[in-house]
Amino acid sequence: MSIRTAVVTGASSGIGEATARELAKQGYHVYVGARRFDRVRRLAEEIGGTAIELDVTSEASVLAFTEAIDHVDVLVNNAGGAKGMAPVIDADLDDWRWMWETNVVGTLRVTKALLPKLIASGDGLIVTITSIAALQTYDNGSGYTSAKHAQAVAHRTLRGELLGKPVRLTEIAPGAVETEFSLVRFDGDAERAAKVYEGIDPLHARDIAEIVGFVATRPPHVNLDTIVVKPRDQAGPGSFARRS
Ligand code: 8X3
Repeated sequence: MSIRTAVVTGASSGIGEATARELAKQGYHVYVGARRFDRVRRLAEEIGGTAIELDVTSEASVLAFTEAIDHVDVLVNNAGGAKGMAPVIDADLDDWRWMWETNVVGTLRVTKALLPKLIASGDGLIVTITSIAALQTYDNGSGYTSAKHAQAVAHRTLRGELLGKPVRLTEIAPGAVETEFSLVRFDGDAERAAKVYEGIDPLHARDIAEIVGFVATRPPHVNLDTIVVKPRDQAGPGSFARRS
């Protein structure tokens, strides 16, 4: 049997990077894609994978990325993120466009392009990293929660559309994971980003990567549909037990 191949988007840091490491440890050849090519190049060198520049918001970039990959067994849709926290009345349309382009259309682009190869693998797996924001709404988060809901809906729809085909689909919906997520959301404001995780023990990228690893090691007849994971200190969006 040829070596199993995995593709991880948004692999330059955080959950994507940790997931690429985990899958490489399991023996996968991992294609790591991100806009920050230097980072994925270094990661690929470390894990014996292949780095390819990838901007999921660009049709041409996704095409070049997916055409460079002959065979794929596992696709981890991790690229995405949030920008800003604003009530609907003050919604920043550019932030909304970025979130929809990255989380929704970006995931759709990559998934659509790799689907024929995932089916052809005979035992494909698509893991999409959504968020608890794909399950609940919260005040000032509608740009992100709506995008995450839409991303998740496309993913869940595929589960039915691919029934009978050899492809499994798993949605992982994390709560607070301390990564660059909040730094990006707050436009590089490190102090504001740190406040999100202040006084709690958040999840770490590694925690989510281990779950992806668990999913990928189930036998082909087992489809883990949805996994919701939060820190013990979090009950839901904005609901934290903080130590002062
Ligand atoms: C991140 C979780 O609660 O900030 O996806 O939306 S939350």
